[in-house]
Order: sequence, then structure tokens, then C-alpha cells
Amino acid sequence: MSSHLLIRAARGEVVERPPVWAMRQAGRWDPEFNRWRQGKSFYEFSEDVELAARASLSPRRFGVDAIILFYDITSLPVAMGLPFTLRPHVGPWPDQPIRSLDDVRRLSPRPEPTRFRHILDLLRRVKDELQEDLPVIVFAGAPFTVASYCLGTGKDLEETRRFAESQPQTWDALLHRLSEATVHFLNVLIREGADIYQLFDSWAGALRFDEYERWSASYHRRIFAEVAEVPRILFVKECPYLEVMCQSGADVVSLGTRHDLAAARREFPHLVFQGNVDQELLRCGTPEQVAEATRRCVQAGGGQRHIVNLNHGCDPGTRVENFEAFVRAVKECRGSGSV
Ligand code: 1CP
Repeated sequence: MSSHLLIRAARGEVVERPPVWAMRQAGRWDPEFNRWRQGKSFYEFSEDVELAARASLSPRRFGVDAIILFYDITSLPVAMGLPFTLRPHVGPWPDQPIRSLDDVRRLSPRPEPTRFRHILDLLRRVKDELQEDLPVIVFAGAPFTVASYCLGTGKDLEETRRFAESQPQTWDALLHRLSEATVHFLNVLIREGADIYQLFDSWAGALRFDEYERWSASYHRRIFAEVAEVPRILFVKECPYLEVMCQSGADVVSLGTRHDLAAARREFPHLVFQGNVDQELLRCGTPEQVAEATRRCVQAGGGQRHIVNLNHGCDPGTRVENFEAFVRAVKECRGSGSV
């Protein structure tokens, strides 16, 4: 059994202080990352094991309690046979967007591990470097969010909905296939030593309740039931359906700024919560404001069954001194938690 602080907290064990990490802790906001990132396309960069390992490990210098591997939620559909290109200021874009049932059937539902060899090599490389000092987080996008990238609709929910309504069979087949591949992908990574995983359904929080149940929550439940060997984290950006998230089978539920962390801890005492410092503050605030907000967050979490994080990922405007203040504030709360 792992003895890492973050893993113990995720299992609901008593900890000396809450652990801290951030979504997109490795990325465009970090000048060091930007220096290495130059001159290669996104997928070339993330498929270069040496560079991806350097990017994954770079937030270690800030004192975070976990390392998330550097790849993307679209890396899985790439392995399934759908190449992507990162369009500047747009995001990942499929070279040939899914349009028909035949397009879905061409995607491999259980891609051979050789198709995502670079991620397995990255995991090995990062684990060797860490020597068990920190746990490794792996992740996948949930079927709804990844499907919207496979269609080329991304965050544009109206467009995604139009496709789902005009081609329900293709849409369902795509969600099913992505879910099967996700279960396979995560189980391979866990077999190879990943310590914990997070399922990102970033854009599902904008769905109506009935859509959320059909397109999102039903797949969360299936994936969490079938990938259960390590702690499971669910992230949906600012999700209005907290109760449904709490019944997904996740061990850890990520909260947004719309949620009240202390109230969630009282209402769902068997769960662990992650979050929920406002990432906007890391972009626009001062280090003092960030430290103050982080201390309030630690207090609301009560020191136990809490992983300190942001409401969403660090965005490219995040200031380095604010990220440092965020991590430092958690570590200075050491010993102040109540059981
Ligand atoms: O050129 C670059 O470096 C572009 C930025 C970038 C980065 C840093 C992309 C393209 N992907 C990544 C890596 C990445 N993506 C990680 C590992 C790094 C870490 O967390 O420290 C992770 C966990 C992701 C996950 C991811 N990709 C999500 C879910 C998290 C979230 O932010 O909600 C999503 C939605 C994506 C899609 C994506 N990939 C890249 C971009 C710019 C986007 C967003 C596009 C959009 O806004 O629609």
C-alpha cells in the first residue's frame, strides 16, 4: 500500500496536513516549460519522452505533493487512430472530425499499448526519477468531453448537441467506444505503476440534467466501476450536479468555486474533496491574496479528506509567485488540521 501523503488523503486516512497539487501545473504559465516547449508541435513535444518527463517533473521545484504526467486528454483518441493537431488559440483539432458510424468503427476500442508507448515510457521514466518521493497521477478525459474534441466542436456545447441530436446512433457509438478505450487505457497505466487517476469531464458541467445523466454520469459510473485498483478522482468544471458526482463511484470529487467545501464535507462525510481555490486569483491576484484564499480553503476542508487544488487548471496568465504562494500557504498550515 502506498504511503504517499496524497494517496493516504485520497483514501480518507488521517493525514498530517492536506496535500496540494494543481491541474495544468505543467504548462504555458511556467516560463521554464515555455523554454523547452519552443520549436516543436504539441504532439511532437508530448510524444518525446525526455521532454515530456522534464515537463511533468518541473512543478516539483514548487513543492507540490504529486506529479501529473504530461500528455493530453486527446492522446487517447490519437492512439485509437484519430490524429489531432493543436491549433493556436483554439486547442486540439482532429485531422478528420468524426462524422459517421463508419468513422467511429475505425477507432480502435482497445488500442495496443504500443500505440501509447510514449505514455508508458513516460510513466516509467518519471517513476524512476521520483524514486517513490511523490506519487504519479495519470488521467483520461471522460467520453463526453473527449467526444466533443473528436467531433471538432470542443467547448461549443450547442454544436456538440446539434450533432448528438442529428446523429444519435453515431454519438452513442462514439461515447461507448471512448469509454471502452478509457477503461483499457487507465487499467494498463495502473498495471504499470500509476498511483492514482483523474477523470476530466471538463465541459459536462454546462449540460442539462437529463443530458448530464445520459452522456456523462452513466459513463463516469461505468469507468469508476471498471478501473478501481487505485483511488479515483472526478473533475467536472463548476458542475451543478454535485450529488450525482458524489454517487459516481469516485473516491475524490473535485469542487469548483460555486461549491461550499465545508458544506460538502459535512453532507458527504464518506468522500474526499479536491479544490477549490479560484484559479482567476492566481492570474490576477497578489501572492498575499492567494495565500489568504488558500488558508481559507484549507480551513474549510478541515485538514482531513481534502486535497488542495484549484477550481480549474492553471491558465497561461498564472503568475509564478502566485503559484509559489499557493503551495507555501498549504504547507504552512501543517499540524493545524483537525481529524
Ligand atoms: O502548447 C501547449 O503547451 C498547449 C497547452 C496544453 C497543455 C499544457 C495542451 C493543449 N495540453 C496540455 C497538457 C495537459 N492537458 C495536461 C498535463 C499537464 C498538467 O496537468 O500539468 C492535462 C491534465 C491536460 C488535460 C486537458 N486537455 C483537459 C482537461 C483539463 C482542463 O483544463 O479542463 C482539456 C479540456 C484539454 C484539451 C486541451 N488541450 C490543450 C488545450 C489548449 C486544451 C483546451 C482547449 C479548449 O479550451 O478547448
